[in-house]
Amino acid sequence: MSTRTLVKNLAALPDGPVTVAGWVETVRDQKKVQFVILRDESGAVQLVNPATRDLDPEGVSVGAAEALAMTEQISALAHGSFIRVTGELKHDERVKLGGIEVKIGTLEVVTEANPETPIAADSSLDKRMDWRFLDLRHPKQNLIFRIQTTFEHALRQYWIDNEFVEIHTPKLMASASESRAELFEVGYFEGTAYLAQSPQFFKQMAQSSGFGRVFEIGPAFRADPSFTSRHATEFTSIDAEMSWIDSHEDVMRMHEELLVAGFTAVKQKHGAEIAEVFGIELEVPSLPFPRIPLEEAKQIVADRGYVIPRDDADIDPEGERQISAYVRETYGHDFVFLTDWDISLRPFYHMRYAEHPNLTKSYDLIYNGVEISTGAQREHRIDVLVEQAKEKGLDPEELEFYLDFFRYGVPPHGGFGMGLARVLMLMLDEHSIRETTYLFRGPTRLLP
Ligand code: AMO
Repeated sequence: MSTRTLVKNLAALPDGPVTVAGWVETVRDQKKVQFVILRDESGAVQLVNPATRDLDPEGVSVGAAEALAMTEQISALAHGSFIRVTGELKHDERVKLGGIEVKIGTLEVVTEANPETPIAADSSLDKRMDWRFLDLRHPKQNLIFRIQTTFEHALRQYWIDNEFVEIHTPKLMASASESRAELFEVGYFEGTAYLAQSPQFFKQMAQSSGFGRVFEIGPAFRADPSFTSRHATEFTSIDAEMSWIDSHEDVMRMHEELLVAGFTAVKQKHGAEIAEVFGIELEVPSLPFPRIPLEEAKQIVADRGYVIPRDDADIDPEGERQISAYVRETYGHDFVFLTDWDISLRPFYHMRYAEHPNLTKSYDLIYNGVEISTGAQREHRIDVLVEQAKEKGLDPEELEFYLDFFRYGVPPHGGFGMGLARVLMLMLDEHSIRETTYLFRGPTRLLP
């Protein structure tokens, strides 16, 4: 690989020869001097060239002819072109961009960009998504995905430190994994397959397989026709499942510790950049996160004067914002577990309280007013599980492969699923998961 110095590493070098490579962000072509801002994945640096103009190429020295050619090459540089430059690094306090510049020695245009950039800083989100590969060149977008990397790495580290096994479950399935609603069907040879809505069944399978504790970070698909800021048809789901729990309380304890590990790593590595680029002082949440039973939360919301319009025992997005505001005011916390959901709102595999058969041992985790996760203790007793499936109108025959996991022994267990893009959106106070998803997929977006 040809040697190049990342822009972020230039400042630490002494004055002298360097090679940098990246794309042209701007060209300032002045009469006597030319400036090029070159950006790479790590930052931007000013390149400088003293302009040589108006010479008669026939009557000048070789050196002057080369200088003239260089000046013309820089004048013709298109924004976005990828270039490689070798030159002299010079520290100079007067240079606004980092106090350094590189005097161009040689400049190679590696690939030339179309000169008309199709998007600008004020382009609509949808237009930016059309040109996502160019949109991602913006340092803010670049930072989001470096944060994502740090966050995921910290979650993995937490799980590895706590004896979890990483699994990769299939995304092609013979049945629905959450519900018949929002299910993508795909042609599968002579038959039909379904895209996994969640790794739910297979992370539970690992409990029967004796894995103890598992996690997965992978794609999930929902044929959800809505156009909200927090729904995608394909998203990255962060899932965990563990054996030998006493209740969903054990799952919540792991979940909150996991998030603290993720936020701590992000703050440590990117806290200063996040403050600079997003204007946010990232807070590492304190332990434990507040827990409020759903019924109580709905009463709190009602007492604040917001009437949840629907009559189906659920909490709606405005209710979630209201309960988050209450938790922030009362406990100074950005997270809240809403626990003990009514069975009508939960899937058949959630365990119910023996003493309150209408309530599940489950939770939603709300972060800054938006649901980021659902978790629960699972029903592991086969007879109860079959009853609950039937009660939900499911055909146990279709679920035979799943029910078998419970017929050959399984410990009590539970876990959660959490949307990666939602966590990042709320962490960085962005307005849509389109901003925190590498390539968003929605009802009207399959490109690029
Ligand atoms: P649930 O359906 O609540 O639970 O999904 C878990 C989390 O996944 C994210 N999510 C989505 N993100 C973007 N677009 C969507 N369309 C979308 N749908 C869901 C959310 C949500 O909180 N199997 C259970 C989890 C479990 O109990 O382990 C499940 O899938 O952040």
